[in-house]
Amino acid sequence: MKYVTTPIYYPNGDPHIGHAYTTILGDVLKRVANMNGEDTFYTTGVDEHGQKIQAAIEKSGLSEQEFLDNKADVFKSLFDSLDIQYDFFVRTTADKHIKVVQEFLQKIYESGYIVKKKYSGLYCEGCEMFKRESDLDEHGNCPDHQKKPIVVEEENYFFRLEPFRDWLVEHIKNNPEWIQPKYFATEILNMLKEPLEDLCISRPVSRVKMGVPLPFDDKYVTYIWFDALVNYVSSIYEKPNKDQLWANSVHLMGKDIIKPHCIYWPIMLKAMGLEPVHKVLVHGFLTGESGIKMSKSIGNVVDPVKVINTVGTDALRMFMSTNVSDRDIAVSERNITEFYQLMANNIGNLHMRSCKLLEKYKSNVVPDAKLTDEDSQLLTQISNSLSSALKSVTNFAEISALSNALLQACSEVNSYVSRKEPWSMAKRLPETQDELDSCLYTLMDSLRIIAIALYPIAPNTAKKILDTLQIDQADITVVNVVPAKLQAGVQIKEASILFPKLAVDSTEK
Ligand code: ME8
Repeated sequence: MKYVTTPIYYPNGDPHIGHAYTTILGDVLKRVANMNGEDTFYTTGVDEHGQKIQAAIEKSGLSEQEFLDNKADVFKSLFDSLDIQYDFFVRTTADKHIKVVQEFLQKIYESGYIVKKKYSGLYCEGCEMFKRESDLDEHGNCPDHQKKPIVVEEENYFFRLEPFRDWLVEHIKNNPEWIQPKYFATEILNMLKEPLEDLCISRPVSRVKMGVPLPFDDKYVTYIWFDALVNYVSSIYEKPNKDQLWANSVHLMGKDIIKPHCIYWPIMLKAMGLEPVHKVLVHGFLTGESGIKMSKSIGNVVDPVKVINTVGTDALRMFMSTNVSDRDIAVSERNITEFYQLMANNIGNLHMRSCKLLEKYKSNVVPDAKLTDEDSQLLTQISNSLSSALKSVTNFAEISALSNALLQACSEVNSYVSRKEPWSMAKRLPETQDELDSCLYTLMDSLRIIAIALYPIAPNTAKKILDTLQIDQADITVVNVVPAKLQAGVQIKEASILFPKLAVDSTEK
């Protein structure tokens, strides 16, 4: 069984499209794994402690519990409308999670890697992290939050990271696939060229109330990252197969949080005598049109709920899957709407024209055809390309490759129809009967193959196509992405429009 995780998101505001991005990609990985016969345990959730949440709660006038419950529901409802099949929704205020965090703290404290000392440093409230001068931009701002850090001086507990640096460097070098894409492994190796400073893992209760109390000093709560990272272990803590899950674990995230995940987290685990996560997959940022990272603090976010209301879930899922990259991508409602139109012209058009042709020339019954060599080759070609794309989806680049292979397959079949002109064949019946039957069968079987391969990315659209073809959901497996499996004689249903025309004003944004 595979264990797939997203970051747990800060619920100090409503979820934005960046949260939808990673969570959609995790869902695609989960569905592909399932289609390949591999079970998955997929977690996502919210990171409910820390100063930012505390400030948001105070501002809201709600009780802590009410605020957090509401926000957890907002995130869940977004994930439901995105068709995310998560198996567990993490909340770091849950007792079970807190207990595991305290176990980590206590054990690492007893091993002597945690020391108490006075410290003065630059603290970014957005990152909830101490920063070095070299982490800031030329104006002295945190590059992610465009804000100057504040000077904080206090006595705190520190986790000694330096004793683990050589081990971590070796681990990265010996496991070139650990962090993907490799570019980010190089970035981490560069960070590891300098000695690692001790990590401040406590915050005085006088400053931060919302956190997990240190089990060895109740005047402090733990640093939010020490708490949050442990979710990956606490979520499977009581599972009988947790070791097997951990050995097949994949953490997904944006490039903003590779340092905690690829430096602090493996060292925390090592100090506990545990293995690092099996794989880390990293994507770039979604930016606003100006190229600046979208974030709640900057206020340049695209609202995923609004996007879903305009173009639906599948167009958004496919947009993310096609464009996922280690580089940043500029996102606006307009380019998602343009993508919707592309899907309408590509998949939507193929579906509608194929079904209409079958209706017109075969009264919706799939013919029992002897395939021409050309038709048989086309089916073999698209099924080979899609099945190999599906079998190799283990990282973000391969999700994008699958998505592009799907768009490519639809284009090929669309140009095949235009080239073959079944309507001309129909004018020369009966001598063209075999050719026409072969062509119509090829169209319907292509739709079947494409819909199965589309399922992990755009599950609703795929299910609509398969439903039209009277194909059972149990048949959505990679094994069925082979040519000529559509049963002759089946009466297909009337095709529905997959991507209806949008209201004019939504395209003018
Ligand atoms: O960092 N572009 O939470 P967070 C791409 N609680 N991805 C984005 C994005 C954007 N503009 N904005 C958000 C935290 N994301 C911590 C994580 S995990 C133990 C603790 C996605 O709400 C992306 O996955 O700031 C990014 O890494 C994550 O949300 C940050 O979410």
